[in-house]
Amino acid sequence: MFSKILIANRGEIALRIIRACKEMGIKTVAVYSEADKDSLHVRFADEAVCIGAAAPANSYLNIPAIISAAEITDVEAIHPGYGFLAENSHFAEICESCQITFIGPSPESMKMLSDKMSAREVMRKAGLPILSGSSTLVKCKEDALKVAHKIKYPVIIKASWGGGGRGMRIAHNDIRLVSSLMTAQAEAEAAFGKPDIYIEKYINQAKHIEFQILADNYGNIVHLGERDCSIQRRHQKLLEESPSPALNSKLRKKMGEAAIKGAKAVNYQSAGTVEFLLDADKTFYFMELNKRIQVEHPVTEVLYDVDLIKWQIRIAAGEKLTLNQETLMPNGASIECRINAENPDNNFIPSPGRIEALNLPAGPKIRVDTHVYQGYNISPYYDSMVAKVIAHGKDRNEAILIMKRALDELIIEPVKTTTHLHKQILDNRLFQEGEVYTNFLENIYGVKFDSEE
Ligand code: MV4
Repeated sequence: MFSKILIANRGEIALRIIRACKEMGIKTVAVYSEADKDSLHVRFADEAVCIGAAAPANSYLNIPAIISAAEITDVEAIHPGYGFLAENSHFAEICESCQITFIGPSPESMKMLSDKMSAREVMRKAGLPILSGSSTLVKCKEDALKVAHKIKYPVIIKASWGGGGRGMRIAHNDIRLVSSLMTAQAEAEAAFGKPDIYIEKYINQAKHIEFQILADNYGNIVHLGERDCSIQRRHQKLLEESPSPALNSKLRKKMGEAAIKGAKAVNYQSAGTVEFLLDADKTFYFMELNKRIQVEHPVTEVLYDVDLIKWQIRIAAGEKLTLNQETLMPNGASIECRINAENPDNNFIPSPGRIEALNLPAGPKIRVDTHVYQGYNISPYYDSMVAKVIAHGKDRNEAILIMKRALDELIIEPVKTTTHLHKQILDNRLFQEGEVYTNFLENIYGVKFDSEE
């Protein structure tokens, strides 16, 4: 086992990783930007190194600064958390060449999954169901029209190097397709430096279902069920839950086996997430394999009583997976609400600033993952998530009741947050019946999907 790990991240996930390390007897090194000097991850780590100015490019994305911090403090491994460098195969390679273990999948598997078009082809060859669409990149309007006429409208244009829904466009006819093609390519080029796009059949009433997997270095892979992440706004998840109200144990087994097959096809190691789209007929399609620990991992942790971060560390240290599929059983139901410092009444604009009054929920069956405290200054430089509230009930109804009482206890002032929106969702009849699809927020609250503006 490692004796010292560097955490190349900030915020709640940096704290989460420090907690796992402390419980494993591993020393920790925090890195921080000038804007984060008063952050708890700096305080709670055994050592801390300032790696640059507030802007991510100068600090949390600054590979030479992070590697230097790792060498100076003599760590054996780096945990990248999520975002920033977590899915950067180049960074993983540099760690390896410096004899530092990157806590995540190998650079080789990361490369097979780096662009979505290639990932889609790998998974198709491995026998996973994928949506009909282009099998090569779409370069011009003739290519696009040919694919669209073959698979029929509506279709969706996706950026192959994309993330967060940028470069995505839905088209219902030739005219829209041709005009969207140009804007999607331009947006992809601007956001990701590559204009590559592909086209898929668009599924309107779909659920976003993702499977958590853990894979060791010896070919052992298990899944820890699904998370239903259908409630999103501009591809930012707001509320996640497990089990999905749309799955029964038979479908869970089938989708879980597909997730494992997908992971095997790229020799996956560490924790990962296989995303599927589930349509109204309960047909599922592979979408993406996320090669990181995800924000919503606690939903799975409380349901399965498994510490995913500790498993990432053990696997990276070469330990064998001792969990087995037959004994991994979900216990009840769990829900996570992401509390963002944003104003839902004003197009979700960020609401940074100093937290003057804070009361975090507590009590039975509640977990809160956060890095904020009274007096903490929410920086405009980073994402606006300030807390994750996770409720664990004996069933979905109980989890909803627990979450509602927890949100009633939450005070974060004077910043605006998504708390009230969460209360509305939890009170919504369709939500309570489990009838939520990816268009839920637009339908219910008139919250718009970016490509429709
Ligand atoms: C789709 C889709 C429907 N049909 N692809 C969103 C982010 C990225 N991971 C893929 N996403 C989707 N891909 C096809 N072919 C629906 C989504 C989607 C979504 C779309 C509009 C509004 C909210 C959404 C939430 C989750 C997934």
